[in-house]
Formats: sequence, C-alpha cells, structure tokens
Amino acid sequence: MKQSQIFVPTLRETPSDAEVLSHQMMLRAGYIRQVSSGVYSYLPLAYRVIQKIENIIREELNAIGGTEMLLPALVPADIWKESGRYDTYGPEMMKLQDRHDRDFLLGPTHEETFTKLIRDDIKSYKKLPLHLYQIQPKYRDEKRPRFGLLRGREFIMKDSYTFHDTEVSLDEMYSEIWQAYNNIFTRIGLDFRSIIADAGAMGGRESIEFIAISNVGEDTIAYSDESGYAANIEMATSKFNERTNTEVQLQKEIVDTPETTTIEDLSTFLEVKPSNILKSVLLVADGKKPILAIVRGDHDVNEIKVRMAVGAEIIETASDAHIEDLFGNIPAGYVGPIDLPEDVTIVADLYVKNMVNSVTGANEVEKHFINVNAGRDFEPSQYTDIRMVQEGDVSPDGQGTLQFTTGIEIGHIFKLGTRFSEAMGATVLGKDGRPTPVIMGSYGIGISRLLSAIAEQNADEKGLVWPAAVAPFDVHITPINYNDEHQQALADEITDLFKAEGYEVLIDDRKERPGVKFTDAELMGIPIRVTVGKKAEDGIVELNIRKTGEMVETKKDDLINTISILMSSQEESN
Ligand code: 9G3
Repeated sequence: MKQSQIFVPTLRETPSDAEVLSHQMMLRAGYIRQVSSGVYSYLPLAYRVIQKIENIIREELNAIGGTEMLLPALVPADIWKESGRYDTYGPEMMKLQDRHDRDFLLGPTHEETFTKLIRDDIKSYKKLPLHLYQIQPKYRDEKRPRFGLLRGREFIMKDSYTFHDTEVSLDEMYSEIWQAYNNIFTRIGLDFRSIIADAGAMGGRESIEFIAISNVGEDTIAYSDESGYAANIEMATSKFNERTNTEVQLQKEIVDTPETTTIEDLSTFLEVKPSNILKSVLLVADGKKPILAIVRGDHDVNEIKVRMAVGAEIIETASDAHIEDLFGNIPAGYVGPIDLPEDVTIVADLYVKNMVNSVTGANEVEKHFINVNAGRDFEPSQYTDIRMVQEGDVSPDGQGTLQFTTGIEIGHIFKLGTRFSEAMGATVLGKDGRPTPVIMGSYGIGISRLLSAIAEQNADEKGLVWPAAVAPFDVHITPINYNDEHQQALADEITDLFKAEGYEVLIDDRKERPGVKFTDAELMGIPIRVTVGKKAEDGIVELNIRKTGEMVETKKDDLINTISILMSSQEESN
C-alpha cells in the first residue's frame, strides 16, 4: 500500500484534551478522530488493527463452535420492557422514537434481542446448545466519556450468547469460551488477568472479567503474590481466622464524646484503637430496606458484598434525610446498632466476631457506648464477609498476601441462568417433555477498547507500537528519496519480495523530508521499518525494530530471513 494514497493525518503536537498516552498517540498518529464526546471515527490504520483483532476472535470462537451473525443496533423497546430492563439503566440508554412515535433504543447489549430470537425459533432441547455471536457497535450514553476509545458512547463489542437445556452444558461452554478468551488475549500479546467479578444486575451469578493491566484502568484488582487468586476489588475476599474470645465482657456504659464524628477523633478522644471501634454504615437495599452494615473501625464496608448478602439488586448509601428519619438528626458518626428501629436489618462483618468490649455510636448526639459486645448488646441478622479487602490481607486460599493493581476491563463473561428466558418466556420442550426455560450465558469483548489497552501497554514517547499479530501492516518501507532511481528500484523490489512472502507492506512514497517520514513512522508504530537510503546502489538497507529501537544494516538478500527471525523472536518476547 502506498502511504500517499491512504489517509493518515498525523499531528506534530499532542492535543490538549487527551490525557492518557493511548488517546494522545492515537490522535497524533492519525488513527482516530472524535466526532462528538465519546464517539470516534476509526481511520484506515485503526480499522486495519480492528479487523486483525476481529479475525483472531473469529478464529478462536469458530474453533469452539461459535456461529457469527449480526443483529440490528436499532431495537424495539417492547422486548426490553418484557425483560424489565427498559428503565433500569436510566439516561445511559440511548432511546429514540420512529416516525410512528414507537419507542426504540440503540442496543447497549443484546440479551433481549437474542432471547427473543430463540423464543421464536427454538422449541426443543434437541436444538441446543447454541453459541451465537456478533461484532457490532454498541451504544451507552456514558455520563463521563473519557480517555478516547477507553470509555466511549459508541463502541465496538463482540458479544456471544449461549443457550442450553442443562447447567452442565452451560458450565462446559462457559469454560470453553473462557479458554478461547485466554487464547485471544494471549495471541494479541496483552498482559492480562482473568478475575472473579461482580455480576451486577445480570442475575447475580458467577462472572469473570478479563483485565488488561494498566495504570489508567478504572478497575482495581486484588491478587495473591503467591497463588493464582485474583478478583475485582469489589468481590475480593481474604482468609478470616475466628478467634475464641478470652477477655471478660464488661458492662456496657454510655459516655460523652463531644466532636468525635470520625473514627480517628473517637479513637484519640477515648484512647481506643480503631480496631476496637464498631463502624456502622446505613445503606438502603432496593430503594427501601434500611440495612446497618457493621465493620471493624479500621476496615471499610464493601457495598457490593452487602448487596449480595441481603439478596438485593440495587444497594445505595442512605441519604442524610433517611438517617434523620430513622435516627433523628444525628451525624453519621454517632449511629450505632443498639436499640434500633425494628425494621433496620443489621449485617455484621466476620471480624466483628473477634471483637470484645468495643465502642459504638449511641444514636445520640455526642454520645457513644463502650464495652459493647455483639450478640449480647445487639443481634446481627447475619455475620458475613462485607469488608473491603486491604493490601497485605492473607489470600483466601491461604497462599501469600493480597496486592492491588489497576487494569482495563477488556472482557466479561456471565452465567445468566434463566434470568432472561423466564422474564421473556423463552422455553423449550425438555427431555421430560415439559416446557423449561432456556439456560443462558453471555460473553463480551470490548474490541475498540482493546485498541486503547494494547496502545497503553506498548506505546512510548515517540508513538504507538503494535504487536505483530494486530499491526496495521507488517513492514513499513521508508525510502529517503523515492525520486532517486536506485532507491525507488530497491524499495519497489523489496516491497515485492515481502508481498511474495505474504507480508503486508506500507511504503512511504510521499515527497516528504526524511525527518518527517521517520517521525510519522514512529508515531504509526508498524513493528518493522526498512529504510532505503544512500547504500541502495549496494543493495544495503537499514532495518529498524520499532519496539526495541534496534537498528541493523542488512543486504537485500538477507532481508526476508532476518525479518522472520526478528518477528519470531518478537512473538516469543510477548
Ligand atoms: C444497558 C445499558 C448499559 C449496560 C447494560 C444494559 C452493562 C448491561 C452489562 C452487560 C452484560 C453483558 C453481553 C456481552 C457481555 C456483557 N451496561 N450491561 O446489560 F441497557 Cl444502557 O452488557 N452483555
């Protein structure tokens, strides 16, 4: 391909509104342009990378029996009303009306559309299991689109849906797809982890996230420094050892504690350690049920774990008004579990079990109780893990301690069960001849987000650097002067040599100064560059490896096998 013909508008300066490396370099290297907030054009080089990624995905999913198809992005609202999700996502859902004023939406995901398809056309378990997938733009009206393709309002997703008549069949296909995702991200050359994740409102069952390690990621992962344990911070647990209490339980007393609205103030004032204070946090489940979550004073409440402990779909921090309703006008720091209004459910963290003669709010302004003992002075409805893990906690498998890192969510797979098929009446005649709801799984990969994740992990201060498997071209040929007959002859000859070997070649045939060609080449990030210059007459060229900056002079005849050695060594280093 001739560079004078393709459209790669490189920039000399970094646009001021681009905050992270991948966003800066994809703009400067002429890969993307913003059309509106969170909505981008994929220019030719970006689109070539996207197609490389898509083809790796297709190879891996087709190899395990996946079938590609394409559903509309323009979806009628009524199937989302059937599933009950039409109003769940609020302003994030892109809604519109057609000319007859009928409600439509731009699909943010396609559980409903696929479930309807199966409901209408699959009647017997004999037709199952099925693994159907599509690659399609998705629409989510993010409140804060940012970091270029990392969090957009229109983005390209591969979404798969599987349909089963038994849980065993779902488990089998789920693990096959899990393996396929590992193959895909390994082939792309990403540094990634697969971690236990929160299934959110997706039916609250098992789900696994794939995370590309990156310091710009929005996901925090807790992982063991000795075993394979890794989980999203929201789901991460640690090893808890229950201790039998030997200390004598003292008589509860109320004390004056002026101006002690924080754990630190209280700890200083009463001269007790934070680990001997019971921290009470009022939450609201599903918009109505008050929950008092209690953890040790030096721990934090994990609201996702509380949500799962009480089986709610939505959990929120109680508003001040709600606190006032239940406890009168007292600051949150004086809230405690003793003598509560009866409809408040107390959920206590496991570590509360090991606490004796603790301090807690007295539900009165400037008053606390001391020598409080759970089980004697208040009765939690349950003791369960509801704390945020901390670095240094013992891994739940007892091997090593937990460390934190951040990453970019690039994939997420869910066991949905019958959450959608029951809501929408998608049943098949089972082996027993009775109608049973189809069991489902759904599996996503953020394809456009992958561009940013790969760029974050590989780019440098000179520009983008693409792993060979997804690079827009394999080789970039930069003749210093394409008008010089020797240089043009050699450049064209090399181009044909590479093409004959199946390499995809981009040749910079523009009438630009060498410096411009080199700067652009470094921005674009094609893994191997061949410079044709003064020594063209002797058939000698200069080979540059973009990732390492290595440069080696090579005779034309040695070029192909030098490159294949370099490419294979690059594959290994990934
Ligand atoms: C919506 C809106 C935003 C959403 C969803 C629905 C996230 C929604 C979760 C999923 C689950 C899986 C198939 C591929 C893998 C992920 N944001 N999710 O359901 F209406 Cl506005 O998308 N779907």
